[in-house]
Amino acid sequence: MEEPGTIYFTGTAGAGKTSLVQAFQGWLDTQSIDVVTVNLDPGSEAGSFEPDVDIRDWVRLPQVMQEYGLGPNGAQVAAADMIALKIFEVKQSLDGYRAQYILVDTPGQFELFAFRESSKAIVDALSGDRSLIAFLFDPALARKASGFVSLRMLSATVEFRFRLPMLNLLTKSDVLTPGQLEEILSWGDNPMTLYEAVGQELPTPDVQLSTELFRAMETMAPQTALVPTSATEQKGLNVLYEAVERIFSGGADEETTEPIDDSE
Ligand SMILES: Nc1nc2c(ncn2[C@@H]2O[C@H](COP(=O)(O)OP(=O)(O)OP(=O)(O)O)[C@@H](O)[C@H]2O)c(=O)[nH]1
Ligand SMILES: [Mg+2]
Repeated sequence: MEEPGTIYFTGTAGAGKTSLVQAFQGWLDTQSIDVVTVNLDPGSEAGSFEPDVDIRDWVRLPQVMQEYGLGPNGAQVAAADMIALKIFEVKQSLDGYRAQYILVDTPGQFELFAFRESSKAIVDALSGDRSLIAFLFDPALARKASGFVSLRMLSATVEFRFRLPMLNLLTKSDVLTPGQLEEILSWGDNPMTLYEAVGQELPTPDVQLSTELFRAMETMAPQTALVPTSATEQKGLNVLYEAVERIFSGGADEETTEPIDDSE
């Protein structure tokens, strides 16, 4: 059997990682594609989502706080490294499943996944050749041109650190008007429209900084195109699947920003 495709869902706190993992799992189920979900967030609140493999079976945030007398942030940092020590147990547990896809939900504190060395060890231990990082753009930030630029830079930072194929997604597209959605997607497709929008948003733009950022965006443009999704309305999941498959089959530069297909 072909090696499973592993997708790490990351993005700023509340960007919609857990909801999208859940929605995509549901969609893959409807397509009869074997999928396994993994929770790597030791502080995740028990909710409606029950991952197949759960890091909280080994590391739990409240226990780390209690045992080491740490506050929530210190405990998150300590837990991030403890997870790396348990990752082979996680991997063993995963190996017990038959999966074509592995969906990995990462900690809400984005910087713990993005910036700690232990995350690289975790990704190396869990992933085979077919893996990618889905970086989620939250409309709360992406709606403004300056927020979009900031998210694009964060996404580039993740790519720089992990050296894995990236897929940039726009989540919660249902909260956007068609006009807003079109505008955000155009920023992904064409850095010039983004440059103009940044200029309009900032009354006294720092011309030098904007120009340099614009150049960086231009260089990154082939991978900036966003796939719009909505976990709530179950939209864009087929387009997400197609984009993922394209990357796993070696066509990372061909991501598209097709409009949401309502026919699901
Ligand atoms: N309207 C709408 N809301 C959404 C969607 N996806 C998630 N949300 C809401 O956004 C909030 C955060 O969603 P989560 O899925 O918990 O996001 P997360 O990135 O896992 O959050 P953390 O793990 O805490 O960082 C919740 O209130 C969700 O109900 C969506 O597609 N549409
Ligand atoms: Mg979450």
